[in-house]
Amino acid sequence: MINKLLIANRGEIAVRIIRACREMGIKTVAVYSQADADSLHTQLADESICIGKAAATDSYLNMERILSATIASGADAIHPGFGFLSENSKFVGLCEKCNITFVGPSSDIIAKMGNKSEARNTMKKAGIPIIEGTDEPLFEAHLAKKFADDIGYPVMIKAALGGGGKGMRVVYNAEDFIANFNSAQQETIKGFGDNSMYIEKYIEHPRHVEFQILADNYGNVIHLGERDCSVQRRHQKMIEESPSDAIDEKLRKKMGETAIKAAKAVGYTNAGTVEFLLDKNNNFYFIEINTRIQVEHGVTELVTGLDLIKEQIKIASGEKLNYTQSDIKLRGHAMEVRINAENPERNFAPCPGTIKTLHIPGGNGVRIDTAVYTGYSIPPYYDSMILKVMAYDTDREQVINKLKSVLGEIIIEGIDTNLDFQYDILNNKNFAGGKITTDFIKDNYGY
Ligand code: MV4
Repeated sequence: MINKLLIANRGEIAVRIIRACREMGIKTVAVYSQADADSLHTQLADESICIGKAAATDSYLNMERILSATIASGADAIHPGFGFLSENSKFVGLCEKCNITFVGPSSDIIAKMGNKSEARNTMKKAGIPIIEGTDEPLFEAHLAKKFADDIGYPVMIKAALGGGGKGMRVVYNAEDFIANFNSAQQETIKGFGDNSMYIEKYIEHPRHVEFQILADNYGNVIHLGERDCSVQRRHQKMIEESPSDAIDEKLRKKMGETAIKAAKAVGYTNAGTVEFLLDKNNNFYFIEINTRIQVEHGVTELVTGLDLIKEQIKIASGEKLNYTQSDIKLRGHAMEVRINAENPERNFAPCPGTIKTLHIPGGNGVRIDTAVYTGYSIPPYYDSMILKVMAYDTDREQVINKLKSVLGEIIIEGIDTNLDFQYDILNNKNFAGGKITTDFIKDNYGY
């Protein structure tokens, strides 16, 4: 078992991991930037090490500093959380060389899944449904256009190393292709230092449905059902829920088995998320595997009763999964609302500052994950998410009612947040009616 674990992250996810370790009897080491000396994760860990200046490149993205802190503190493992170095295969390779247990898959698997074009190919060979598109990466606009003309418009141009919508373009007709390819490729070079692109047929008004999987080091893979993350604004998820009301037991079984097959095809280990697009006829297509614990993992914890961070740590320690697929029962309905320090009236500009007053509700079936407190100053250097408000109840309607009650009770003074906007979505008739696709925010609010 892991004796001492270093958390290479900050904010609520660092706190979440520290708490899991405390419950498991594992000692914790926090790393923090100069901007995070007063942050909760710095205070809650058994030991804390300052690793540099505020900018993430000088601290939470600095591999050498984090590895030095690990070795200096005698930690035998690193949990990366999400973002930062969590899906950096080079960093994970260095951990492997230094004999540090990385809580996640191997560097090889992370590299393989990080290249979405390669992942697509691997999955196609394994018989996993993918969207019609190109098998090989494309580098040249003119050659790419031949493929697009062949497949037929609309098409989506994507970056092989892409993510978060960067380097992505929808093209509706042949005339617009070249210009869009070139601008997507420029963005890709700037964002990822790489120029490999690929093309897929564009799926209109899809739902984003992802399956949580757990895989141990002995070939056992199970799925923990799905999360519907369709409600997003510009590739930033806003509300996530489990189960998806677009999926019945039969489809869940089919998609879940496909997710397991995808994981087995690459020898996946630890926790992972298999992302699918679901079209209006309930056809589903693999888009990628996320190799990290995700922001929205809590909704899966609420409907399964499992602790995903503990499961990750146990798997990384070499433990076998001590349950099988038939032991997994999805109970009730869970939903998460992300509260960000941002101003919806100013194009969602981040709104760092000091929290003057804070009231965080509780109650039956309510879970709030946060690292902010009264008097805390939110630094401007990192992600603006400050609160994950989760609720659990018997069905979707009850959960929405509960979340409206909880959001209505929250008080955050001193900074702007998207709290009112999120409340409005929970009140939206289309949202309540389950009419949610990845275009929900655009179609209903114009953002
Ligand atoms: C697509 C798509 C439609 N057609 N691919 C966006 C990020 C990346 N993970 C994949 N994405 C999409 N790929 C084809 N062929 C629509 C999206 C998409 C999307 C996907 C999931 C969640 C939110 C999204 C918002 C806009 C577009």
